[in-house]
Amino acid sequence: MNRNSIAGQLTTKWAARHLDYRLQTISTQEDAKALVLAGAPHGSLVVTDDQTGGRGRGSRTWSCPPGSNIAMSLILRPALALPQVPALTLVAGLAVSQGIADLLPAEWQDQILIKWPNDVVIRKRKICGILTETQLRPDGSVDACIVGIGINVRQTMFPEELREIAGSILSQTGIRVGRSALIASFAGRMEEYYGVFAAARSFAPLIDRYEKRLINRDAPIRVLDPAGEWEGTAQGVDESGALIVTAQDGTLHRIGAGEVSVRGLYQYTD
Ligand code: BT5
Repeated sequence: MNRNSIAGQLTTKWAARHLDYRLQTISTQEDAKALVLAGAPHGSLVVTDDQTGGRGRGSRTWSCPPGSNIAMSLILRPALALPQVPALTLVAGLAVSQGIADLLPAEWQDQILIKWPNDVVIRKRKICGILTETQLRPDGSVDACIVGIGINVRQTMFPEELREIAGSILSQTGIRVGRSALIASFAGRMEEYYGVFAAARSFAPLIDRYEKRLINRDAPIRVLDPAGEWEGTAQGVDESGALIVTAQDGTLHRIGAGEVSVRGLYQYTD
């Protein structure tokens, strides 16, 4: 993977057209933040092969050993209000999962799943995580969103603490996908789905597509609400990207992405 191998496979108008490839970096999120402040345009992408200090949500870390995975951050300058921003994580999750599916044979098409709101899962292992961060202008309007995406492409050995959770496209399917081709494939789908989302200013036109890949659908989940954990059944997502959950007493709840986490009751994705 290098700048030319990625750029040579792009089919997009704007996504990843400003491409910043780094052999090694601490975090592409931090690199993208600096680029935003320097005025980087909508669609700019920072990519690295070797991310030494990757971050997940909150204080969690993201591991990305060199030579086998993708760590990248996409800069979006959306004309969106703040409440519409969390749905961008779902748009990106859809673009990653479809971008992967586009490179795999027919029998894998419906096995690239999404664990709401931000994980892509194949055969019960997390192969991708997404972290969306927003930079506001002094007046509180959205200046840029930075969508950070880590994809395990060919990693086969994982550290002890990730062994039960993490997998890669190769470990879960046996198929070696080219990283540059995957970035180009993601960029194409992201441009398509972002276009649909931005035109509607709503996730509504993408709900059906998303729910086909939603691993939590009709499944029992535990909502990890800091105010108190509770159990329910996920029904699907709404036009803002919130997860719709029926609690055990039958009441319907909308869980906003970013507010709480959800877990399967028995295993990582069950
Ligand atoms: C995420 O957070 O899943 C978002 C990860 C975003 C990483 C990208 S890489 C490019 C950009 N630059 C950055 O610095 N970050 C972004 P969260 O839902 O909080 O999940 C984090 C948890 O996933 C960790 O606590 C581990 O349990 C697990 N994890 C860490 N590394 C993993 C890996 N490579 N594969 C699967 N799971 C992993």
